[in-house]
Amino acid sequence: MGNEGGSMNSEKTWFQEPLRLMRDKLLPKLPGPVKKQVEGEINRLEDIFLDYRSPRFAIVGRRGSGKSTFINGVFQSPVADIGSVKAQTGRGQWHSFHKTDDDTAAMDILDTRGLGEGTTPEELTDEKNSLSEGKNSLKTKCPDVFLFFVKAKEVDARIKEDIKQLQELRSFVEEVHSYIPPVIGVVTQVDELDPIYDTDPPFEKEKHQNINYAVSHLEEKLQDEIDGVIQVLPVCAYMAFKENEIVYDRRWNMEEVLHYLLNHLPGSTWLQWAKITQAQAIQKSIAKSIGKSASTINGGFGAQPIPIADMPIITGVQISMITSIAYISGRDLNRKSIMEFIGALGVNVGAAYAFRQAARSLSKVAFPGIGHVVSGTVASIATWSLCKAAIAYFIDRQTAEQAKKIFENTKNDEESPLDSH
Ligand SMILES: Nc1nc2c(ncn2[C@@H]2O[C@H](COP(=O)(O)OP(=O)(O)O)[C@@H](O)[C@H]2O)c(=O)[nH]1
Ligand SMILES: [Mg+2]
Repeated sequence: MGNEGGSMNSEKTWFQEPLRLMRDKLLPKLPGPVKKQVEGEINRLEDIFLDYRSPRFAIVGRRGSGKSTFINGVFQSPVADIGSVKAQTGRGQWHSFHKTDDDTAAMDILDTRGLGEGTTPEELTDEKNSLSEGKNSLKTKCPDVFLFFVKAKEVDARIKEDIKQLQELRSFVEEVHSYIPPVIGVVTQVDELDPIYDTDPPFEKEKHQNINYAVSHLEEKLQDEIDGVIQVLPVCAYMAFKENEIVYDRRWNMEEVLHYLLNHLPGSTWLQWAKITQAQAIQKSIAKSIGKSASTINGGFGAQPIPIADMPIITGVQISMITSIAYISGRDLNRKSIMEFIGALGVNVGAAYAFRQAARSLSKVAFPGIGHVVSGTVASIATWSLCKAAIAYFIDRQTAEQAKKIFENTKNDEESPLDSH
């Protein structure tokens, strides 16, 4: 990668400048209600790109309920130990799991030990201690979501103690952090339900009926003890690995669960969640959300003409948006390849790049010849078209030609900000 390629690793730099310029230079010029809306979107993007952190899940579930298997299924890699004695160490403490080759792609797990799983008196005392240990950990970090794991075959078992523990821990979080995390029930190991010969997804009708039964059964039990709307999702997370390679994949409904979780995670955790899961549905959701914010910001000027001097900021937001979509797609990219994409769309890369450079030091740049103006509506439509083209190209891996078609179909007849000069 050449010098002009630039580093893709510093997420902070992509949006930092254009957002700061938007806030400092353009926001004060906007009329009241629009100003509020644009400011809200700037805040959203700042959450995602400047305040990013790992998602945090507190899991309540018995030994063997499939927690470690689920974590491996999320990463599609054996990051957690399965079923062994070693796998039980570290419970009750926050633990950060990350991709083997990238410790910035991480999720934090608090595996609280199930109250109901103990049998011997020693284990019961031990579990009393572990509950307070779990609370100590919850004090240090607030979970985004509580996950309650139950084996499909055990939704009929006595799980009342476990649900009570869940409720107790959740109330504790509310007390210390003034935040009530959502509870999501996960019915695991659905492949083990009858009929047992039907082991491989997408499963036959009879299996689906039994899965639905298990889900509604757990829903009822949770609803009896937990306040608020409770969602229960079935999953099979089973994968087998040999020397870190996937040799068997029996996962079912996994991507749906991960996508569902995205909606319960704060924006500040989205980049990491996308990187970890590599799920297309998640990448697209986030990309669209970023595109909507960027379009609203760029369109915040409504009918007002945008002076040429402000256009580098608009272009800066667009380029940051494209860069972030490329990043989310998981492709190994540098600034040059972003410019290649923009070039493929048929817009003037030279101008775009110059604008980007200019945006860096806007206050110092004197623009020659004012006269070009663009309306906020056009800026907004152009930004949204670019978002859709970037999703097609980077996430759906369509050709540059297909991306160009998408770009042109949504593009207005008037000049887009990227076209000028
Ligand atoms: N058939 C099947 N087995 C599973 C599934 N998930 C976990 N297991 C098995 O259940 C056992 C316990 O799983 P583990 O993830 O270690 O549970 P944990 O104690 O909650 O972390 C292991 O032998 C796993 O291989 C699944 O979806 N299907
Ligand atoms: Mg485990």
